[in-house]
Amino acid sequence: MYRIASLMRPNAVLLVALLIVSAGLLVAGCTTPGGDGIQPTPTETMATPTVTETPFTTETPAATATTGVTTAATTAAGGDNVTFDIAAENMAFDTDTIMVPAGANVTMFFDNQDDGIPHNVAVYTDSSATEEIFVGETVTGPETITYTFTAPEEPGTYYFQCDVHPEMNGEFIAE
Ligand SMILES: [Cu+2]
Repeated sequence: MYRIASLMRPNAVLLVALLIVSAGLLVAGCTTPGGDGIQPTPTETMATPTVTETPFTTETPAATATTGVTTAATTAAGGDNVTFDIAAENMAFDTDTIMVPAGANVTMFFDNQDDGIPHNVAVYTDSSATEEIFVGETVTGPETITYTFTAPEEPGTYYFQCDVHPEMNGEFIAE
């Protein structure tokens, strides 16, 4: 009997030790997360979907009326973008009046049809051509070029010409 008991004893001690350890682990496991107050804050940052609204303004410039007298400025949906065509042929512009909304973003398609002759379109405050509003690059025909500039904010009658041939000129009206 003694021998058996002596054999049982270490097992019993071990079992008790295991129970204590496991109990301690259980206690620790229960108390640690909530007990000390440090709760793992759920870092679920709600990604707010930024809806980038890009209003698709379809700018449909109507066909520019090439009447030969007045270049019709076509106003787009925004109201401040205009495009128009102007041509130089036989040492003359095909229009003597350009009308645009005041302060408009102007896109001017210039078609120099004179073979071997340089022309440009330049806009000045008046016919003295001293105070420039926009001076387009000179191109030698046949050549086309696109000018972009901003019309004067102040409505009024201004002036445009070909700098190479100032006799080619007309009124630039911002209204
Ligand atoms: Cu010219």
